[in-house]
Amino acid sequence: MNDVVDAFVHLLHDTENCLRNSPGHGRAKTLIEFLRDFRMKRVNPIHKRLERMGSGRYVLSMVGLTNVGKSTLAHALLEHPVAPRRNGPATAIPVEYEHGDEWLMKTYSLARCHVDELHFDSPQALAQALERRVFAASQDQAAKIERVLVLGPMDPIKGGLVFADTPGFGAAQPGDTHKNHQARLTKYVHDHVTEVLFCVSGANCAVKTEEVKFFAAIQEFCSTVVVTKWDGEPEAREREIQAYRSKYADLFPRCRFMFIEAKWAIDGQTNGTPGKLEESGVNEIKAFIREKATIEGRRSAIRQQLLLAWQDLLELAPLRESGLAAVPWRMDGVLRIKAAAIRDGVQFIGLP
Ligand SMILES: Nc1nc2c(ncn2[C@@H]2O[C@H](COP(=O)(O)OP(=O)(O)OP(=O)(O)O)[C@@H](O)[C@H]2O)c(=O)[nH]1
Ligand SMILES: [Mg+2]
Repeated sequence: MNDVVDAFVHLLHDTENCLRNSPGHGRAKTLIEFLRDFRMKRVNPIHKRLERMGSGRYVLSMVGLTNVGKSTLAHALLEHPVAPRRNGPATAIPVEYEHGDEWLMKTYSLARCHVDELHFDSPQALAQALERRVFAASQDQAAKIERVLVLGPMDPIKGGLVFADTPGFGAAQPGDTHKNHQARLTKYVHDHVTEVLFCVSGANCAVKTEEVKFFAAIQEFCSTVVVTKWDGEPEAREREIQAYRSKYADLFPRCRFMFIEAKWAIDGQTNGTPGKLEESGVNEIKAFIREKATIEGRRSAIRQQLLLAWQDLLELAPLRESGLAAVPWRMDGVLRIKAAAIRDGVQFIGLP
């Protein structure tokens, strides 16, 4: 996959240079700027994510409006009550979960470039400390912490995957402004996350405008929409899922949908009622997470992000009007990307 991304970056970069050095390049100014912007904002970040993946860190993160049930879902998925959750605006700091032999909490402080490490005898003891950190922290304190990493013997995330729970967007935390809070969340996603599970509440079967807007801001990371609080009658489940999909698929292009009732999953796990567990939909997300523990599962997510970038390149102005063929691409670059795409099984539609 590295070769395709490299070839993509070079194709854009070399074509920009060619255009810049050609006579009358003033006319192509908009196109040069567009190609440069696209390279920096869309393709370079994929490169960065691939590099992080090479070092073994793959962060799958839940992102969603406040109160949709992200932390409850984390509890259901990790099978340990380590994820703090509460009514009303809750999680104030991104919390990452990673498999480890011992229960350990690491706090990454922004201001002091410092990592604070605490060991615990049990997940319960860790949960209490984590709760104090993510709920009781004042806005000032929370702003100084970049993220908290929780390590422990959580089998569902074995295989090097980091599963992250983030502060909900929409409602600002007390004392904070909307903008600050959302900017921090977007920064966390860009700096640390490889793939996003975009969470929306199925409780009222409605998607809010602010959810659609936030999705658009991080769409390049989103592979999946997780519809939470999906507690309808089991007999009507398939029909309701179909109806929901056909109503909202257009708002979340190219995303897979998963439907979950985390409370049933937690009940099923705690009380040993397999029926509830089965009906909760949690097993589908667990299988998805297991897939991300494999190299191929991770590569397929990056492949999807690459195709999405390619499709956007074709659809965005100023290419939309003139078409791909009107761009004076460097032909050596085109041949290189074609060869790399064939090797890695990426189908770039419309390559000249
Ligand atoms: N019925 C039902 N209620 C849920 C479910 N998930 C969460 N809730 C409830 O929704 C409320 C919010 O849950 P959280 O898990 O804290 O939501 P969150 O998205 O983490 O919220 P923030 O941290 O503020 O972003 C709590 O009262 C939960 O009990 C679910 O699957 N079913
Ligand atoms: Mg939360």
